[in-house]
Amino acid sequence: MSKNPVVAVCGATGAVGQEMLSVLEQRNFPYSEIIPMASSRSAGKKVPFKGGELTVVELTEKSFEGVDLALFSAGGGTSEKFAPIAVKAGCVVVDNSSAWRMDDECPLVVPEVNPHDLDWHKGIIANPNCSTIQMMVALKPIHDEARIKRVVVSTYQAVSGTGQKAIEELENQVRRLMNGQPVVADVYPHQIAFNCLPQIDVFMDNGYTKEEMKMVHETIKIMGDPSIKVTATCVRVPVFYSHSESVNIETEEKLTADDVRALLAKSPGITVEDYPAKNSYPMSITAAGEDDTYVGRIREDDTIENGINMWIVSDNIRKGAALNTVQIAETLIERDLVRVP
Ligand code: NAP
Ligand code: 3JN
Repeated sequence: MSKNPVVAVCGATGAVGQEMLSVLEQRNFPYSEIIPMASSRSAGKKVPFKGGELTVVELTEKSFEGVDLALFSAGGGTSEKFAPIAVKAGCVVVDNSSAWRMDDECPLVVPEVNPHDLDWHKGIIANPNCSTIQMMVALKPIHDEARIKRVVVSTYQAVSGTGQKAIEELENQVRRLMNGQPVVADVYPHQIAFNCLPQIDVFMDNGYTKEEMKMVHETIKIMGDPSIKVTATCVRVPVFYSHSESVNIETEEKLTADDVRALLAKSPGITVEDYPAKNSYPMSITAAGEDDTYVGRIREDDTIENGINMWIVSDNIRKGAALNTVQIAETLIERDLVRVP
């Protein structure tokens, strides 16, 4: 397109939407207008942008006239309803929810991994789940080099993944417990302060949670390789920002820990921090507010023939959601794909 796009940020008052505005600002994203949208509850509220303020408008069926690009983070139900309406109005949608991720008509994209999948979009592009995104950034270079056969992942996920109300719940529970007061759990089924919950999202008939099965199915779609076997355990931990993952992989070809370190150090979007002698490894606070995915604790698993263990940490709200969405939008612009075919 010849002019800069008119961009709608749908869910602009939420944890992801607010970060989306920051990322657009920080990356000097080209736009002719930014329109923050949310529900009627927030219409008229102000959101900060570039030293000033933008006024939030209500997201309705008429919102997409004249909008070129819509970045959605307003929940799956909102995306299911409004993304097709936006596309009908000629607007390209990048959606953060799970609503369209497994739809065969919608690419599921991590720009460092499968940018080529944007070429076949039909109007809606899906942003993967945060836990999947950071794992894909770290595993793709290894898969290209040595073919990954199997992945066993355990996650340690921050409360910001559940949104603004969960951030407040952890804050409130910590404050109350430190003052000897009883806590109330509204967002999570149990107390999250000083506690780990081995449940993210709802349980499915197979005993796994929905979050765990998202990691399985999304990995296969993004890698474009149905032969990769993935099994996941997802755990909520009392951390505000950044998801951490303990990942064990089995590869077809042998890679040493040094091979993996060298490979990841030259791969896009990755910082390797792996100096055990200096007690130096990625932590939640290392990645919080940063763009890169951090990898450390890389070591060979000698219980299997070609095994590697590693620790992967990334800011779930940035690379796991807002940044990845904006990177998709940037790649669409670069490839002249901001149009509904
Ligand atoms: P949040 O903090 O609760 O914010 C929700 C946002 O959605 C608010 O701006 C809210 O507006 C808006 N909204 C809710 N219902 C709406 C409606 N009917 N019409 C228009 N706007 C509506 O949640 P969040 O953490 O930002 O997450 C938002 C969504 O992003 C999640 O539901 C999920 O689908 C997706 N997400 C994806 C990832 C990922 O893994 N990639 C991670 C986190 C979140 P009001 O202020 O008006 O209520
Ligand atoms: O819990 C997390 O750390 C990530 C949560 C993501 C999320 C939260 C609510 C709804 C999603 C998602 O992106 O998979 C959804 C959704 O299903 O859209």
